[in-house]
Amino acid sequence: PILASLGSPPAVERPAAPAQDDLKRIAAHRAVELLESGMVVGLGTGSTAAHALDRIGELLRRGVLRDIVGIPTSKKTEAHAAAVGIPLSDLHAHPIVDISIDGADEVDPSLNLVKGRGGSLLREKMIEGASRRFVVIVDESKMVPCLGGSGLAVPVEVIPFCWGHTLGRLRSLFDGEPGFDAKLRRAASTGDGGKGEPFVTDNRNYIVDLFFDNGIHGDLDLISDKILRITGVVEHGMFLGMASSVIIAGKDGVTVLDK
Ligand code: ABF
Repeated sequence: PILASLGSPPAVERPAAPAQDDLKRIAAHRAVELLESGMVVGLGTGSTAAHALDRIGELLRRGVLRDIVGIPTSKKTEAHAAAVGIPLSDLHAHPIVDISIDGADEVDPSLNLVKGRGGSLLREKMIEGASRRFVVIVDESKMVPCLGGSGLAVPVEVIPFCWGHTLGRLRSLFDGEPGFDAKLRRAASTGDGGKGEPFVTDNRNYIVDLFFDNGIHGDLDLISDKILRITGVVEHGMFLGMASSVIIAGKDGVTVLDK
């Protein structure tokens, strides 16, 4: 029969949806387009920021960018940046940073962020807070209606001394919040269901992770102040009003939100 001889219609070639890591790279490369030779650049931490490091290194090698000075937000980033040939310095030598590029764990509609699930929140906040411009790079999965609402942690860096006491004070602060919990972060390598050695930050501190069933509601600045007033708390992972722009890569393209 004639129909059989025609065979099946040719498959329509649809481009595959970009994978999450491709989206991270797209956002990172877009941010690196903002760099100019001679800039002091805050270098973020995490898998999205890693794409920015690779791109900056590549542009330096090709001579497209020159005389960039990178200020790393973690020891891991310091090693990565050195490996790709980015000259490094610190906030002592460069107290004002032209631009910082970093990822985030959550971004709310007002461009407030949760950061620090990788444990680098203190150095990130110091360097990004010293930046004229702070550009956040994310894939679309990081956008949330409300901070803490993705069911993942809001991290708080605490000093190791009597950390259990500090954790107790954090618990009291959120007493009565439905589904609230606070836990000391353990090193992943211990793999014993949460009873192993504490996770230790680059600053030799610990992390207490705060969990909220339905996210953090209320006046975020006030909540931030209350957390920071607890002696033993060093810093928390809410970055309020700090982002200048957020570059969001999604399957339908890139969106840039400016403050
Ligand atoms: C850092 O990397 C952190 O503040 C944040 O926790 C994390 C985001 O990681 P990724 O880009 O791997 O999702 O910026």
